[in-house]
Amino acid sequence: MIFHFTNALVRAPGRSVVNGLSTQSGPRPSYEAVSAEHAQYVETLEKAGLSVEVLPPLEDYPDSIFVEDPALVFPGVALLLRPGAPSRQGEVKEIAGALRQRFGRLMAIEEGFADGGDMLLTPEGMFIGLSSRTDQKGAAELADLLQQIGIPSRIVNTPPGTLHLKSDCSLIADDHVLCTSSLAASNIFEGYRKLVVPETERAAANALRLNDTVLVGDRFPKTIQLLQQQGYTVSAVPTEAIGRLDAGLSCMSLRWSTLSR
Ligand code: CIR
Repeated sequence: MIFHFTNALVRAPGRSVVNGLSTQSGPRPSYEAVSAEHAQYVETLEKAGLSVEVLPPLEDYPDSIFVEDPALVFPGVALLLRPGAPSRQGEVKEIAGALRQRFGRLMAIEEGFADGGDMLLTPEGMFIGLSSRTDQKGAAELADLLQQIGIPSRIVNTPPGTLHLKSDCSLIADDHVLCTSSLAASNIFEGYRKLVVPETERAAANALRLNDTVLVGDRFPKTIQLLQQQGYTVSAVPTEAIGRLDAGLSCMSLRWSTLSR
């Protein structure tokens, strides 16, 4: 079951998180605000039934709280990526040690660039989004490695102006995608049911389904209502501070199940 998770790995923010990459025009978040959101995120994951391990902060890497980008994890195997932002490339060796201790098999891409935020896993396989962080070379090598572990993939274009593929979409049921109008208008999700977030809540498209709960930013009341009307159990999580660093809910954890090997 694709949404079944028993474990998560997160990294506590360092004080340097205030210097994380951002394309937002507003003020940067404070360390205290990011820390408080992170703590609530961990609590929400635990409430959703996951056992959460918190890695120590890395002051040298302001964006290292977003552990989803340097690696992908599956039951029994972790796959190291190559983040497209130069300031984030050193995060890979930092997370590699933690993953080596927890996964029997470690694979790695060696060419090009790929960020975990561009990877959307569905029961049919992995969508690999090309973006300013994930290039054709990285995507092709990743597709090869995924094939070796039995996961088919499809390389798609991320809408222009979007940081990562998953900034604009999330899988909320096996055949149901929460997404922005731009992704809904592309032909990427043919065959899937689509729930389009209101234009005023585009960042709500980065939600996170964990077991029976869908985590959504608490500043997106209309999206929360849409999801509830469709019968989903929603957990509203504060994301205002991390939103100032272009981040959402999927990027702050690596998640896996020890029961589905
Ligand atoms: C970055 O620009 O890399 C960070 N400030 C935000 C990363 C968000 N990651 C994600 O959506 N997977």
